[in-house]
Amino acid sequence: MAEAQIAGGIGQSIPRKEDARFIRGKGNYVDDVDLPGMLFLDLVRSPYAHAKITAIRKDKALQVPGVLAVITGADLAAAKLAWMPTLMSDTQMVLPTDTVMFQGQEVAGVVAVDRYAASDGVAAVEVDYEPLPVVVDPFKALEPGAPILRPDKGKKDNHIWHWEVGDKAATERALKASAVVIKEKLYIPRIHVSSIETCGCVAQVDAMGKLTVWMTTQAPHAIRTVFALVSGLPEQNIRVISPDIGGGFGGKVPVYPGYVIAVVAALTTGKPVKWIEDRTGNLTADSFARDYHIEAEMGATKDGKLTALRVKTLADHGYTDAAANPSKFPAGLFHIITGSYPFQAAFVEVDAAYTNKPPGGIAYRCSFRVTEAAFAIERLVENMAHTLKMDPAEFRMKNFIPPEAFPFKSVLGWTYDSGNYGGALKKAMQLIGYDALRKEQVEKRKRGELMGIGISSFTEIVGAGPSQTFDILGIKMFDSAEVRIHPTGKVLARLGTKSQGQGHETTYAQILAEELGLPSDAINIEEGDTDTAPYGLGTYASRSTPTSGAAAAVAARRIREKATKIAAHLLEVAPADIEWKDYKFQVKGVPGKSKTMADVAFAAYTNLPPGLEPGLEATDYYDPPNMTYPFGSYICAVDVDKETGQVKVRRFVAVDDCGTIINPTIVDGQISGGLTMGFAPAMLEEIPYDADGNNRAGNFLEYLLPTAVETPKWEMDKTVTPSPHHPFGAKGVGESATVGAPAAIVNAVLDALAPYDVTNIDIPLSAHKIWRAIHAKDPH
Ligand code: MCN
Ligand code: CUN
Repeated sequence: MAEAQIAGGIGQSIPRKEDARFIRGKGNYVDDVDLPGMLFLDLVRSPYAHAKITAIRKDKALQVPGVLAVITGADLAAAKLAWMPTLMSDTQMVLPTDTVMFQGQEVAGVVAVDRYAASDGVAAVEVDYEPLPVVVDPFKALEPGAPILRPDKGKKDNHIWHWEVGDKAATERALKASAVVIKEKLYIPRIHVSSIETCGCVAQVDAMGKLTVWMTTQAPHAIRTVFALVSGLPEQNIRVISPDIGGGFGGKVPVYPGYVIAVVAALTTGKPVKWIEDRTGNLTADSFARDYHIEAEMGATKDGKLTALRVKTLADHGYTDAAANPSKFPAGLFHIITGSYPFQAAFVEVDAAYTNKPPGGIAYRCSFRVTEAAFAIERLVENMAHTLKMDPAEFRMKNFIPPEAFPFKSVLGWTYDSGNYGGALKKAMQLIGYDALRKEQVEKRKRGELMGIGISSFTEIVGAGPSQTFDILGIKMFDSAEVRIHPTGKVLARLGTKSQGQGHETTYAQILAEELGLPSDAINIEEGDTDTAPYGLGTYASRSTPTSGAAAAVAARRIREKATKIAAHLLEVAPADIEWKDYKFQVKGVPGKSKTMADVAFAAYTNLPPGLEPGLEATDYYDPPNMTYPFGSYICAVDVDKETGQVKVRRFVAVDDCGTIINPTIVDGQISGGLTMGFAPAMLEEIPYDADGNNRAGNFLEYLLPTAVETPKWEMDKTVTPSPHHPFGAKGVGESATVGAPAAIVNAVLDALAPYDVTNIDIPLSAHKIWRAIHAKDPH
């Protein structure tokens, strides 16, 4: 594997001897928090998707042994806490005061001495509902005469917002002038992340009135600020601790009602209160991902040059716009949809609608709608190649933004930092043996066998800020690192992000080891405690490496500056005579005369040059100058069984480029997990609703996660194109594979079905849908 030089850094590849080191979390999860006198909160949930609540009777529940309180929307309304803001400045119920908006919605909270009593209490709460007409289809939601779902917002329809970008007229002209125009409708259904650990929290108020909340959150600081703003509690009296987290994947960015009710219960009972969500609550009531109805048109010249792209999308946002997007971008970074290609013109519009479903627009391992964009562009590019009867690999090679064009400004306004798309695709083609596979396919087709090859050459966009453009609820997106070297050369580093399994304890220590010349096992990494960590926006959108990873390097370099002065003092030369070489402070030209960082650290507390302040530490709040644009080329080969419609992924090759790699093993772990989370929605996962708004996948019998049995074997490789603006050239990688994989798989299946002229089958590609597509044309 290639290892890049650190751009502008110290001229060493990052994976030094440290690659073997892995730090496990302490096994310290929210459910492990056990406090004296702790109570348990469980939630009553609505069986109806839309209904008036005419009565909630608490008395029977309060007679259940161990039950202490039943909290309803009316109780919260008295404290002005029945509603809370969403991340997109919409409003969401904590508990309803009169109407429920989706099946599974929280209706009341039951607080009891343990979780069994709480559960019995939930069963004993009596709620009277009067069902209301249900709206599940966002297209119908926008029709005149549809029931108005959010009259509380003073709205006369169910339309939330319209957002557009690009030059409409120029795109119209360019499409008209194009020799070939294709059009496709793609539906990307609702899905939900399935972290091993569901959401949960423990809320405690101490004798001094300080609120501590241990919670499964990907963004502890932002949550603390929102808690302070919503509750009116002083921010210094709120401590959010995000301990070990068993997977986040975007689902643990929002604030859910359970957290808030637990805090209210702790404030009112004076006892610590724990809430742990069950799996059905997680699958039916947490915010969901995707649910994009995309209509895309793409133009090309006769000889196969892409010209223009026009995209119209309807987004189902459920009953409240709870999307985790920067506030300037209600459809996230969907306008990365021009992908790896230099279109002359593009126009993208998105409309969002309310329906009787849980809050939508939360991510599933995707930075702000990038998966939807990558899927659409790579599906259409493939269809265009087929339409033009060109080989899809050759077609992409002909159209890629060339390496010398970077930094490249896309027609929709993004400035891609670096890329070599042809390099990645070429490597993937070699790895999979592309030409041989195509030959085999020709042979198989002659015999009537269905074999397909699909490509996805995606471009990602990760690492928000720049804080000028990116904010969450007005809080600017930057991130931080605070690095402190103790006298004996040991390090405590605290960062504003929060690992949920990405291995930050390992990789941040490697960055600091590299920059400070200290062994990584001398470096402790801490995240997730708002009382100790510097302010940061948290971990999602693959932003940790581009932001806090950069901050760690910058802080370490700042330490090196001060350390140079101390080393000069120890070596009795001028600071200008010192150079940082081979992880040491050396007198220039005299390799024998040097001091290590550990020598300097001791002197920083014991033997300082006059005039220098004691200590050796630095903090950096890093506001990135640009996003990073990781990319990759994936090639998938499938065999489809004509008789059953079953798909077998025979090979899947993933060549990724995330710039400088900190830890190859962690990156491969991220990519193989990400690929599985790309395979899942392509083939299996979907949360459908019936006409009455019943959630048809509220448990793992119906919501089909791929197990080791279904998951293909991933073949991974890398190219390395460093980011020119990141301190050591790294780009984020955590979501790349989930973004890139689905189109490769679907393209492969449709390529297998080419004899039947099928241009699209909506995901997930069940055997039944494929069988139907085959047999529509071939009735036996
Ligand atoms: N890394 C590296 N070299 C690079 C880039 C990254 O070695 N050039 C390492 C990083 O140092 C880090 C890991 O790879 O240890 C992921 O880094 P990065 O791409 O910066 O992403 P984040 O740390 O910000 O993680 C977020 C990303 C997201 S948004 C989702 S969703 C997701 C994902 O990470 N959720 C995960 N991967 C996950 N992995 C686990 N186990 N659990 C989740 O919840
Ligand atoms: Cu987009 S899912 Mo991740 O950003 O936590």
